Amino acid sequence: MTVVHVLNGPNLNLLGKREPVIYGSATLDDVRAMLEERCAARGVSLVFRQSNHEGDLVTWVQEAGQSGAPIILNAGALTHTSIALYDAIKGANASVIEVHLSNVHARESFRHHSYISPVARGVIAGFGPTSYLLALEAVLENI
Ligand code: CA2
Repeated sequence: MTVVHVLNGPNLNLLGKREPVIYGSATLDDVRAMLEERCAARGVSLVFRQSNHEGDLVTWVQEAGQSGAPIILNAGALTHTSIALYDAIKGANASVIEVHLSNVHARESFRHHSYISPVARGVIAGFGPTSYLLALEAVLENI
């Protein structure tokens, strides 16, 4: 069975609990449930994870990448700082779709640069939880 990995970085555990004006009112569990439903309909298995620690994300990218599984990655603020994630994606030849809830290009300039984008297959930003669903549709189309 095809496995899709959805990996979430720092502070995304707060989704729906703080800053609803920027990130909306859906929680990360809501996002998981939405993706779970779509994966079940397509007979695909979902691995959905969140960590506040860069090393966890590096390990998960390595594992998924080495198994050839597609990854939907919202690295949170690590998007803008993490050469380690860039190296992990590149090193594992991982197929990554970068997602963001907010339109990072319409926000502070420090959010305009991504270490993930150059090693991602594509980027989806600005559609709230639908960003994840759009990424999943792109993955499903390529399976
Ligand atoms: O828009 C996105 O999905 C981001 O990846 C979210 C990150 C931010 O650093 C990126 O620039 C864009 C922040 C995730 C923090 O999420 C929170 C959610 C609710 C309350 C506080 C933080």
